[in-house]
Amino acid sequence: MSLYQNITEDKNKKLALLIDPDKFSAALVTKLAEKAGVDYLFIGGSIISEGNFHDCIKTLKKISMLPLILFPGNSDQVDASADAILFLSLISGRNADNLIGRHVIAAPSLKRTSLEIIPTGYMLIDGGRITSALYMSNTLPIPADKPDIAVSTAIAGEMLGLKLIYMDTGSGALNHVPCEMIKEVKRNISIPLIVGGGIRTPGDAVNICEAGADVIVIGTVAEKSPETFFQIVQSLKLKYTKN
Ligand code: 1GP
Repeated sequence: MSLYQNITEDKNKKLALLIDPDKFSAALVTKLAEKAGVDYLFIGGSIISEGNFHDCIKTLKKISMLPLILFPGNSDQVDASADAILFLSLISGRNADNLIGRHVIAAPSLKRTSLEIIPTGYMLIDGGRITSALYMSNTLPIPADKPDIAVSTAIAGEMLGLKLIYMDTGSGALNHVPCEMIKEVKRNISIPLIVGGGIRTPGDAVNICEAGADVIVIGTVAEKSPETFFQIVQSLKLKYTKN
């Protein structure tokens, strides 16, 4: 079964741990992610200054059985030993490089890998501060109080043939994507919805899933408070795991 089929066909809510190569901790992955019941590892970053992306992937493949999905901040972040790549088009922005330019650069080498390519409409939503994702993308986010813009953008993404919508306020955002906006977007698309950025508590995670997220992505809390991260995973498993 492909990872995309796993996301679409298995109706349980899923949780992805986002690994920033700059803050990578093997202990966190082995002790926490594997045991707690995380579904996927995402790896990538808007900017990588100290960590080594490829070494990090090598280590992850050694220590973890979890599916490893590239969430690239730029066209350098491709590694054939991962399992899949979110082929992100930043559809909330009007920066041609992030809409199609970097894809053209990466496409020939991606074609030579056996990575599962998952075309993804990536939407940055205002989360109360300028995150690295926002700054590096050189785009404006969708205002948090404009669900109609988010809905129209997501519908257009689906009409263009994208297979996933990923709404993100960016790593370390002050606020997560508003639940009302998630509800409206979910009501208007039939492809799976990923939500990330600023999710800090079990309550946030459950509310976001109830609003319609199929997969939630968490990075900062796992680095700063592994215990809280563990509680978030447990609360989702308790509420959503069906036999
Ligand atoms: C960012 O969705 C991710 O792309 C994770 O965000 O680090 O705020 O959890 P946080």
